[in-house]
Amino acid sequence: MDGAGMPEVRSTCPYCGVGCGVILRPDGHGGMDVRGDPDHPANLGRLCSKGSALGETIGLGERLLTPRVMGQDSDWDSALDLVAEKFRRTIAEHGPDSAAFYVSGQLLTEDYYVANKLMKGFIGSANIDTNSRLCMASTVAGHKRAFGTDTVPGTYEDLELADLVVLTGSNLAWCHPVLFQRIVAAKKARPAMKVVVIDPRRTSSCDIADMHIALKAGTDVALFNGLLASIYEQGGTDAAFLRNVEGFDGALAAASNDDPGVTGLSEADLRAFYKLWIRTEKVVTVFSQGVNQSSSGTDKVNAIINCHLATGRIGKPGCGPFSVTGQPNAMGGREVGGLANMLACHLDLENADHRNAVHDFWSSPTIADQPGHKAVDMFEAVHAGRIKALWIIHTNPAVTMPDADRVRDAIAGCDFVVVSDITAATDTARLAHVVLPAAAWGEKDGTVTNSDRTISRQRPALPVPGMARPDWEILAEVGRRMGWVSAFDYESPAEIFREYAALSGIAGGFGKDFDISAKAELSDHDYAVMPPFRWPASGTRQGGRFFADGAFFTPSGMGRMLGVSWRPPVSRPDADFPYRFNTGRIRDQWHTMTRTALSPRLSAHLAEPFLEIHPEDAAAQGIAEADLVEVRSVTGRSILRALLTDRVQRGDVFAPIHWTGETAPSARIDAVVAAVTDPVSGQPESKASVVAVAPFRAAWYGFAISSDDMVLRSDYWALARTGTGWRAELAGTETPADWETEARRLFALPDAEAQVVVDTARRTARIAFHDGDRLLAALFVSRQPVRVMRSHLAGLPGQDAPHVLTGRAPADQPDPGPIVCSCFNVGVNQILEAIETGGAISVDAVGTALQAGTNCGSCRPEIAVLLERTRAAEPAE
Ligand SMILES: Nc1nc2c(c(=O)[nH]1)N[C@H]1C(S)=C(S)[C@@H](COP(=O)(O)OP(=O)(O)OC[C@H]3O[C@@H](n4cnc5c(=O)[nH]c(N)nc54)[C@H](O)[C@@H]3O)O[C@H]1N2
Ligand SMILES: Nc1nc2c(c(=O)[nH]1)N[C@H]1C(S)=C(S)[C@@H](COP(=O)(O)OP(=O)(O)OC[C@H]3O[C@@H](n4cnc5c(=O)[nH]c(N)nc54)[C@H](O)[C@@H]3O)O[C@H]1N2
Ligand code: SF4
Ligand SMILES: [Mo]
Repeated sequence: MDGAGMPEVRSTCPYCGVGCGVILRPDGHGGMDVRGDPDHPANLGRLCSKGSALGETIGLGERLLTPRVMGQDSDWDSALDLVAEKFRRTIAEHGPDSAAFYVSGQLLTEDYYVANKLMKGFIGSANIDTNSRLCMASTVAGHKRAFGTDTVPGTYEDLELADLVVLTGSNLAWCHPVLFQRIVAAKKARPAMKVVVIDPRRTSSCDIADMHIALKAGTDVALFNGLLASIYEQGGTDAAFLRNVEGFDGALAAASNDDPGVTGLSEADLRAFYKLWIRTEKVVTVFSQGVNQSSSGTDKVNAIINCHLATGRIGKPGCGPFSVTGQPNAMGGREVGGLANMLACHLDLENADHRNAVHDFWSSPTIADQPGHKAVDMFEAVHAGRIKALWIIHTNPAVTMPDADRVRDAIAGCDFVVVSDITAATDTARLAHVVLPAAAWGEKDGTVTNSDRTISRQRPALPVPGMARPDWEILAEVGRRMGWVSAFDYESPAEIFREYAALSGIAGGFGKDFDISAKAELSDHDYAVMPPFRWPASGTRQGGRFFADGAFFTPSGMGRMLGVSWRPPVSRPDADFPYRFNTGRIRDQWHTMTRTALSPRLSAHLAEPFLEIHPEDAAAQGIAEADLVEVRSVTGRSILRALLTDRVQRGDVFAPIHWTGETAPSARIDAVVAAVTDPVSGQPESKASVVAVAPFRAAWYGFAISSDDMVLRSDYWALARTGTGWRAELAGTETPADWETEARRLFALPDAEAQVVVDTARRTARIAFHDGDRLLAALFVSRQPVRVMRSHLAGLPGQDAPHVLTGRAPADQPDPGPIVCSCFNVGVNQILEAIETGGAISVDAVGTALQAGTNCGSCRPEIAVLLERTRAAEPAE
């Protein structure tokens, strides 16, 4: 209890698949304090910048609080009747496969279970797929090929127990920051522990790397095949373990035929990596989207697993291949059968015995017997008009699907589209006929499974606002209104969880590993207080690791090595599209930013979409630092800010995925990404499209700050929230005739008192609007990218700011520079000052001086880079 008498609630962070436990303390006025749960096994009290800022993202300003039908507020009965009626009529007229659900690895398990049951058992189609297709599908397929089941063998402790952690296609420092911090701490305690990063790009994760393997994009299969061949040559195989593994000869033959030279790495680098891997018994190979999101994603996964099977380094403390999941419940979705080619509880859609068992268990009128459309094909079927009723839940495909403009057109052209979201202000919701208000994190109740099979509770700490309802309840309502009253007669998530746990017992009876039937009889109270536990949880087996005993879930019971051969990414660079387009994440934003962008702190880290490009490539294209550039592919275009850096290789460019029609409409980068998929998993190749890059011919650049909303219409704009309002980057190809008129329109301030400085010769303009002494808004325009102190200016709206038009901080208030530490709002300039004049020589010393990096630790790699940079700049003595 706190002073105000509000009880504390233990819950789970809604962002990444680390699945950190949080303790929530509501303040009784809609806000709450969030801290790491010291008793949760995933994080032991730690949180990253996003978890720490959760309290700033729960406001109701952007929330959808009523159902909306055709753009008008409605009520639940009308909206739900309409949804049920439209789905029923579509199915009656065009068959079950004319309906589809596109759902999300961020749904709670209970939500997911109901969606899957409704589609596969009652509507009778398997047209339910999920954004996990864009995320984990290659791992699912790779696990099933190797283990006969989609199971992560190890646990988080293995990352600490390992003597070598290999991060491949994973920027753990930014994407799973608490796991990264656990590795950092383990390495500090045991300096002999080694970390290798395999990534074409030098990322923040390289900060702790003993070796950075900057391979050419898409060559992981050749790299790991080379490793397998070396393991064999150097006698590193585990003969005893291999007695329980089939396919060794084929895998070795394929591996030996591959040329690791295609990785672009030197012989010496390859040898050093292979030697380290082979000589270190306790190796964990962590992999994520640099592996999965590839047209050879499944083969990459198996090439990695092959090396672990050959050496028996699996399921033992400190050993194993380790797929880290992206979304908070990507694992739960896989367990529940959320993908179009799965049933439920690891049961197989294509196995008649499994189908019959589920059919009986659900007492359903039917059961889907053919796999449904995988995400990319699903939106193609929508585009072609074969899918006529589509329900999109907890995901934003108009932004995040490859060939996103085509997906947007497909949704816009669909006969009937329902979107369940917490806000109507998304690119996808704007296209829907019906938008349903979902209860959000902090209000919802259910379970999620993290990357190491730990199932934790999300618990509500806040009342559900307005008319919002939890996703499971909305789905169950529609199920009942479609006529299946008793099957969807749920009253609570506990009831759904019990049913699901009971079904997993049937799966266990078929010999499946996903069995949590020990939880099938939980009382409501037991469910309410259920502590985190790792599956399986059956009468015979609790938690633990898998496969060290050589028992697998393939038909033969043996592990399987696969013969896989390297193939290049499908799109090849050529004269028209010479650059390889890599995409990914930044530290402080979550996907399409509907929640993280509500936090000014998180928005301060990187406030604008950008393109990392090598300085020599930039020079060749006539691109200078901070210019806007146009990135073009066969499918679409984006405008992004150039960030010149040798973090990317020549020929590669990188852009973050987060900006949308709401935040930077010309920077939706999936418009540029081709819809190429892995033939086994159907996962899109989101990291290897080919593009042309050229300067964007801006006639003017602008930077704007405002305490109120802006009316943004220029060719380029990117908007971010600040502590005092908004900031925006702007640019256009045509210069307005009169900047004051333009600024009044931009800020919707027709009558405010203006301060105007225009230099027609230099084509600059600076305009500020005041209400008395209080600054309302200001616009800075220049022929070149605007050079002003952005972090300083962002804090001025609402203040008495007489010198705003200088664009600079007064001498007694130095500009903090771009924010590095979002917990304590510490900028680059402050950190450099502490290093250069304050004599701070370590990350800890910077922390002592400024607090930076002392809370969540997410910025410690960036502080280390600043230290490194200043060290490198020092003259040699
Ligand atoms: N801050 C933040 N954290 C997140 C998320 C977020 O939105 N924001 N999203 C969550 C989700 S859903 C996911 S799936 C995870 C993703 O987590 P990660 O997979 O770690 O993140 P990405 O940035 O997508 O990609 C990782 C790296 O793959 C590299 N890469 C590209 N091509 C190749 C290649 O051919 N081979 C190799 N070896 N590497 C390559 C990229 O350069 C990039 O650095 O993050 C989760 N965590
Ligand atoms: N080029 C490129 N594209 C990518 C990727 C990449 O690396 N490169 N990564 C891919 C990956 S790994 C992923 S996981 C996807 C992620 O892509 P998406 O899933 O499309 O992105 P999100 O922003 O997470 O969308 C979640 C939506 O759910 C809403 N929401 C939040 N809480 C709730 C709730 O409780 N209930 C409901 N009903 N809605 C809610 C949010 O407001 C938001 O609109 O992007 C994929 N796309
Ligand atoms: S690492 Fe950060 S984003 Fe991921 S679950 Fe933990 S606090 Fe949340
Ligand atoms: Mo993901």
